[in-house]
Amino acid sequence: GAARRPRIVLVPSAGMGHLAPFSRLAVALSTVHACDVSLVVFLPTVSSAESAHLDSLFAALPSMSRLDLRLPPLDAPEFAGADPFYAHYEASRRSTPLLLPPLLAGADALIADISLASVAIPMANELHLPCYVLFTSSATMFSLYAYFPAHLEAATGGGGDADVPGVGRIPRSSFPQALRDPGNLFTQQFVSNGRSLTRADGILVNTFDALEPEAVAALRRGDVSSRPGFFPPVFTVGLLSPVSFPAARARAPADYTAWLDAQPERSVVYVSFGSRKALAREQLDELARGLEASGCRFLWVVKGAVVDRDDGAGLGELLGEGFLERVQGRAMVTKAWVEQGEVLKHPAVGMFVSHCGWNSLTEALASGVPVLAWPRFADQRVNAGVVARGGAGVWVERWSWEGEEGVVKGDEVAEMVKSVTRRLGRRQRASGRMRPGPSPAAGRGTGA
Ligand code: BUP
Repeated sequence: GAARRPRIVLVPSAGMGHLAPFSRLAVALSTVHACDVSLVVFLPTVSSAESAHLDSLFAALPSMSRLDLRLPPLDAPEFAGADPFYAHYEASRRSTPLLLPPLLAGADALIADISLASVAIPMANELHLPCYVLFTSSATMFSLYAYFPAHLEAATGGGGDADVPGVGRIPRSSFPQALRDPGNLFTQQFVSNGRSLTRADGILVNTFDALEPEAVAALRRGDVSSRPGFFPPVFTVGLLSPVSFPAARARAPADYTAWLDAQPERSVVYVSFGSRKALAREQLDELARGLEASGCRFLWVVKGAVVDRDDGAGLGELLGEGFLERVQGRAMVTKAWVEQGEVLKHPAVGMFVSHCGWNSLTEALASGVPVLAWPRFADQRVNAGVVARGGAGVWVERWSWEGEEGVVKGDEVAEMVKSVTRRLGRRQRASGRMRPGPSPAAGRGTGA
């Protein structure tokens, strides 16, 4: 009979930035590599975007099995006021060694999210189950992750910039902010996950070698290892292709698609800062002012609250009196979830003002849309450095952390949007002379 399909169990953690690459990998493994895939779902999810995505994914991939794992409520005092995503990671980490093994019967390999590494790897080692880690951000960020325990040991007086062997200096100002506080829950997870990596069977990173050549080479040589002379094999599996869900598209507000269809080629600036954290009120006002003053067409996905579930405020209220009327016709502003992978592929989109979540950047790269990088927290500054060095975007480094260096003024936003658009226009004319035919697909390189 036919050979048995390898059974792979995928264990993502909270947030669309983690779930999206896991679903992309799930689709690739089951449709291209003939694996029998199971996906673990830690319930409840933090955001409604995740639950909607999961429903669409399982509907689109009926052969994939769903392994639900209900987390105990996060009501311990230590979770009070914690970032809901970090709290969810911690709850998943605590439940994994107890609740996951019974679901693993018959599995041939486990692929766990980085945020679960230090619990999933020893658990799998004990079960003699090969364990891989999927890192959902850049290889450069992964090098910092793997090297960080050694950095802390080497650093005196609270630690400064990290000199990551083989990769170079990553300034402390680019670290996820939480890492400045060694007592922070996120820092503790980060360090113990980093230390555990040498016991994994392999690391998968959603990047490609030419995008981050130094970091990938350093990882492959094991330069960053906390156990000298040994580091598991590193596989660059990117760029993972976005999964598109026709059913979800049918449910989504169609107006932005229709609006994009009506705009000239490459004329629209797409603006999104992700779904995890809203902009501060003042910054939101300045951004609105800047987009208006730029005179550009734009599609802006606005998030009003920390997590989408408790998002109450209306758009008009959020953006101030008369804004929507003033930009009517040349702009589309929405609080709804958009199918970003498809937005970026749309021929009308010419630039992306992005918070530099890694998935967002990979989607921009895959569509050849240049990025105006505006990183805010977590891994975003490190990722912004990757796109800027790779020539796929512009990063205004002084547009720094909110609250620390103040708000970026609307005039500055307008100037930068216009200048990147002008530069882009030159590049387009140049490539227009060099490339045959006006096909939008041919006109859009990978940007790398
Ligand atoms: Br918002 C939004 N539609 O409206 P990152 C996001 N996304 O498809 P990070 C949509 O969510 P977060 C929307 O395309 C990407 O695949 C986007 O992952 C998609 O960001 C994913 O870019 C977000 O890695 O989290 O920082 O992990 O964007 O949720 O804040």
